[in-house]
Amino acid sequence: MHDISGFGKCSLTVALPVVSATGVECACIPTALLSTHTGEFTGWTRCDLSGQMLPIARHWAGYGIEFDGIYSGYLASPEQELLLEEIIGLLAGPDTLVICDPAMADNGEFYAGFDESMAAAFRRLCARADVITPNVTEAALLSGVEYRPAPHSKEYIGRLFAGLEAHAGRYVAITGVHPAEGVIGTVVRDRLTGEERSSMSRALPGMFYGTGDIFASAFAALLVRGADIGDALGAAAALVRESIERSCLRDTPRPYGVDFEGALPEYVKRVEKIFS
Ligand code: PXL
Repeated sequence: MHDISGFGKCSLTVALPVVSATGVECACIPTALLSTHTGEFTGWTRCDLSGQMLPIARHWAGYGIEFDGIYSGYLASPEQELLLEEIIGLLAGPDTLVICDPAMADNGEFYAGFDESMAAAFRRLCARADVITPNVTEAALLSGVEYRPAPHSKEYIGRLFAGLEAHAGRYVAITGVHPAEGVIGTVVRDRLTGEERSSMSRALPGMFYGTGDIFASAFAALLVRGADIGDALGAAAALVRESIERSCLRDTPRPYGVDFEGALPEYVKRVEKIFS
């Protein structure tokens, strides 16, 4: 469950191909239809698809279709969170992995049109999830810890994890962590064992749209396929890193999204290795 931004390579236009490339069948319930994503573009069109979501889920439920995972991202409104909970109730069995990417903010700011009510909605949804994948801004908004730009000390990330205790299931992956100048990555904490793992790469300057969605889509699909958390983190992070590196080489306009298509063949090889 995510929006379709027709142009700009984020949400469903990356989730569908990335989940498929992971070898996982992807059905989708769109939350909204936009002409583009809302970062840097202006004058975008937007249609809230709340009225379609439950009828789609009820149609599927009528067929008794079973889902190994339910992954959600961008919502059209805070009110949609109740719909998502109802849909999860309809479609999730006892073994369905629920992954919530609380896609609402970045760089210390809410996305266009969102405010604290969206953070409150995602706090409820994340509490229902097994895995959550906030970036640093979203982790701060969910936890009530102040947002800090880079560098992010170990102590600050520890406070974010602690603040998320009440709003998360077993795994919390915080993306966009900048421990030092020129370094960026993701830190995952297993709340059951207290174990933490991180994947860090060279940070390239600027904003890369859709990379949070690419990471969450790959991570979610890999976990649904049964990858262990370290393998899922490594492969999802490598896909994001290579997509960004290729975009920099090609120098495509930043709001147009990253070159994940060119990075997918290597990703598929990594996925095959994990499951071989
Ligand atoms: O990539 C997150 C995202 C998803 N969907 C829409 C967005 C954004 C980020 O700006 O605007 C519509």
